[in-house]
Amino acid sequence: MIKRFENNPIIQPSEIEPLLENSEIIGAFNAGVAYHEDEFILLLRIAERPVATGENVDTWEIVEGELERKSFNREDASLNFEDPRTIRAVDDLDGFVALTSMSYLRIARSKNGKNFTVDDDYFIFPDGEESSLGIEDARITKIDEAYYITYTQVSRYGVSVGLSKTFDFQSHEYLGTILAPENKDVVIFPEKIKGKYYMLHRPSLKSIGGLNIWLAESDNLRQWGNHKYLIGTRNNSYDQERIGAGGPPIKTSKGWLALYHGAANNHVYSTGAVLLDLDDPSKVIGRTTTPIFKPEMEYEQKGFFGDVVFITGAVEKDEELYVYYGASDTVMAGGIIQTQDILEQIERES
Ligand code: MAN
Repeated sequence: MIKRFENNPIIQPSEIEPLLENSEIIGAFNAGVAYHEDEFILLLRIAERPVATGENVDTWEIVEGELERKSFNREDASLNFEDPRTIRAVDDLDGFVALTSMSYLRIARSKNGKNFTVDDDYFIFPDGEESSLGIEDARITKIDEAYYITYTQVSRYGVSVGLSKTFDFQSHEYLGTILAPENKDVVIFPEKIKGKYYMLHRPSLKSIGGLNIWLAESDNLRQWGNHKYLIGTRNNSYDQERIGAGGPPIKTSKGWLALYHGAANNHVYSTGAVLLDLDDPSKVIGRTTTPIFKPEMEYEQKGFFGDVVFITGAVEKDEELYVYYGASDTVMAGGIIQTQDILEQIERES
């Protein structure tokens, strides 16, 4: 269904200069998407880490506003290095220890949506206590003249959701933490529905329940309430383990179309779609039972964390969607999908 760009992957870590001293970029992926003044904007998640010394796994944490280098010994039996993204304590499987890289947000710009130039500096760098281990996976929603950016904030206190606002992609204003740990994958709807703002979010449960998508509403975009379970993971499916919203829902004549990532029990991340009622987004009209696309190309199957297509946004142009996704937690890719094709698939499979 997706027609991938011929020049995929459109952004790769090797094309970008590291920002920090003595460091390397290992990922430029999962970018928030916007269209501003005739320009496609990708707000990249850049994952950087110190160049390793010897056998150790080196990373950073922000301590009292300063980057502090941390070094973990691979031979240390009390630590678990199995997941390349994290370093965990063996005895306390739920206890979070560290990430193997620090992520921040940096802009790439393009006129045609396919050839991008990455800014020299960062756009948002983690600086608060809630983001001492980095910020990740932005989503962007335009409401009137403002662009609202939601993103994952990681710290030793958990994974929370931050909100920033920009008018021009030159400077931004931080509006605070809008959801406490543990939560991620927040997308805000592009307009009010019956006088309320809406968001999709994904609480990351540890005791009871799955990693499902919820709906919440707000009067002011900062305080959110009236939370409702919306859609969940499904057994024996491409979305069995976890799901999370991609870009902001797209308004169509049939309803709000939301694309989401779904991970199967073998950790393959594909893309699904759900259709919500235009006047009451808590009503699910339909949902795909097969992915609208899945990792098939080499850059989608091989990388820092392989077999991942992680959709984060789209730009709508004449009934076509320019969709963007991170591939294998390493690069950015994109392609074109016809909105009509997704709607037909939802209808067929619901
Ligand atoms: C997961 C992965 C990582 C990410 C952490 C914290 O382990 O998605 O890439 O850094 O969560 O959000």
